[in-house]
Amino acid sequence: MAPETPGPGNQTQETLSNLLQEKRRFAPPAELAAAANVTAETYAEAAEDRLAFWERAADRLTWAQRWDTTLEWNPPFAKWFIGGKLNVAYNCVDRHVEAGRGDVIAYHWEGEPDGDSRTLTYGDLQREVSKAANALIELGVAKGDRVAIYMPMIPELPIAMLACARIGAVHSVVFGGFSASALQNRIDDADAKIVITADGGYRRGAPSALKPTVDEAVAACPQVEHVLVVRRTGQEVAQTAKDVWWHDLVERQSDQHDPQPHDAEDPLFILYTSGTTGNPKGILHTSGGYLTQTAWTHDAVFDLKPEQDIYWCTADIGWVTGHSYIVYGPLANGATSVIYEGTPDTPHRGRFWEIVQKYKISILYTAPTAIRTFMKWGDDIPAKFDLTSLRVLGSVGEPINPEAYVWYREHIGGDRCPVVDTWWQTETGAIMISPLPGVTAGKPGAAMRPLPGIDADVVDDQGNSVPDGGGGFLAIREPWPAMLRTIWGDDQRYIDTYWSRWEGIYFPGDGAKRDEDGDLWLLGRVDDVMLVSGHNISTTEVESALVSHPKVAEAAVVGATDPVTGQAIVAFTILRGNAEEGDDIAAELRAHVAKALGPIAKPRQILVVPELPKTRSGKIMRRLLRDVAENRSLGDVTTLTDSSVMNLISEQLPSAKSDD
Ligand code: 6R9
Repeated sequence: MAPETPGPGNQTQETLSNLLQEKRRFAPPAELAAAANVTAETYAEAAEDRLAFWERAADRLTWAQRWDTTLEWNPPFAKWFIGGKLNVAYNCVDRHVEAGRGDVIAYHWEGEPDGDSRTLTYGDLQREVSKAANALIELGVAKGDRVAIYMPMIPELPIAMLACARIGAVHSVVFGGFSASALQNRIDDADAKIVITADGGYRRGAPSALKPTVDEAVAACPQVEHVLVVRRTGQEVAQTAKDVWWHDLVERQSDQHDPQPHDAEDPLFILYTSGTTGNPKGILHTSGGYLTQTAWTHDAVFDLKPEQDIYWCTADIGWVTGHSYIVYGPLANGATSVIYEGTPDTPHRGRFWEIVQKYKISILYTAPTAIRTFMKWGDDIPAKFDLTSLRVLGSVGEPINPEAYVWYREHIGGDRCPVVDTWWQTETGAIMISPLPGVTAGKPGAAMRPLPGIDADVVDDQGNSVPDGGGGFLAIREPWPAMLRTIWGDDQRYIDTYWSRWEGIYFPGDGAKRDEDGDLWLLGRVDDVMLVSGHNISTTEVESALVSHPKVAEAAVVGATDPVTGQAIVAFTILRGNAEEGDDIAAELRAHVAKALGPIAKPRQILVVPELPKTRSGKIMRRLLRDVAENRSLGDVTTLTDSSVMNLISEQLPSAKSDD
């Protein structure tokens, strides 16, 4: 629709403008479609009987005792598979060994230093997880106790998580880049009695210490009884009375441990998410429903063939993507995965592609921030590697700009691999909205449809569905198995944050639109929406228009107070490696956006910057850019190379080791 016309359906006030038009379509490859794990019928089957669909998904797991009630829904509190008993670690490990797949590789681990690698079969994993479970028991950890885990990307991290799951302890993994005070807050909030960590890990070519941060945090946490320390880098570490070396304690344990069944609704883990403001929220996930949905979605969305595929999710296990799609989903499915310890530019900018080539990765799951970085570094880098093993590509974490999607498809996927743009959150536990690679004709930038069994909608501020072609808020109308059960220790905050906007409907906090074909596009956090001359404009659409210019690799836009239009659009852009910064780049980009989206979306200012401020999981922090855009009187065209604006931004950024 034209930007100046009111929203469709005779609404006087549109909730969110729908500006971007995208005509490209990519049909599923015929061969993949013919053998796909999930076909189009599944949508209809799930729509007919949603609970029966999820029961079939749960039957993929091995239950010690089958459930008697599929769902108990006392809004907003859900319980799934009540009466069912299972052991999550048994499902992820032992049952594959029992099925004769003990020699199948669960993880190829690739350290950052060259040549540093390890493989763990399902049999190895069973022995290692059993030893770690026995070690935790020796340390006095019992079912229901909380265990904080603060580790680099080494095999002992999933082993520690699975050891907790095995004995019914609740893990709380804290990303290894967080500060001592952030770690301390999270240890305190969950009242963890054990911390598992390492001396350090390798980052950007050097050992990076973790233990001193743990020591500082634990000094202020008297409830912590022991700190279990893996030796990874061999760097000097100060010893405290609470420390126990992993290689002393775990190595001498029996490699036999009999996994006991736990209730489907027993807690599995807490994962803290900071959101936009305030104290981090301890998102609580439980066992049966979580494992059901992570396993089903991992099989369906990536079309996983455990006997053939080599799967690599590049996220850190410290984020939910790593929990669900490096640890629980892939292991429940008996997949062979790669875990990489380090960064994409160490020792060189082709590292990811070298790993794809080395392990013959067939399924790659990464984030738009990484894809845009690779675009910036240049097409010639991936072109040097053999990427022909790839067959499915995934994206998660932020909206993927259509141009980044097309670049990913062409330069990484050789124009043959479908791209699945997967929308979900820490709170949803598992993928909710995504194409299916053997079914969906994908549109670049669109997450397309809710997965079978998921009832997601785009609504206005009254909670009414918007018609096709309309924009508004993403909403989820029915409970789903992997949903968060509450915020740890704070039911009221759970209700207020997610369930108070509309009666009985989950509010994820994201803007979205449904296009004329009924397909969904995610438009970023509603807190970031800009109000320009009475139009609500999403940052995502303007950013995507900028990234569609051949000179732009990455863009972040914010609304800055403007005397005429209320808010005006200010854009921060990173140019592609091969782009020359002509004098008129700002004018060129402004004209380009106006042409793509209409004059209403034309940025007032364009700044060229070398970097953008990001959260530790790689999401753009627009809030900081808004501060910059509002507090400084910047000229209309400010082209920065080694930038004072970004220095200014970094001064305002929380220091590298502060809370997220
Ligand atoms: C899995 C994860 C959740 C927020 C979410 C949304 C954004 C994630 C997205 C996406 C558009 C996608 N997000 N995937 N936006 N398209 N495919 O990232 O969890 O760290 O909790 O972040 O990330 O804004 O609400 P989490």
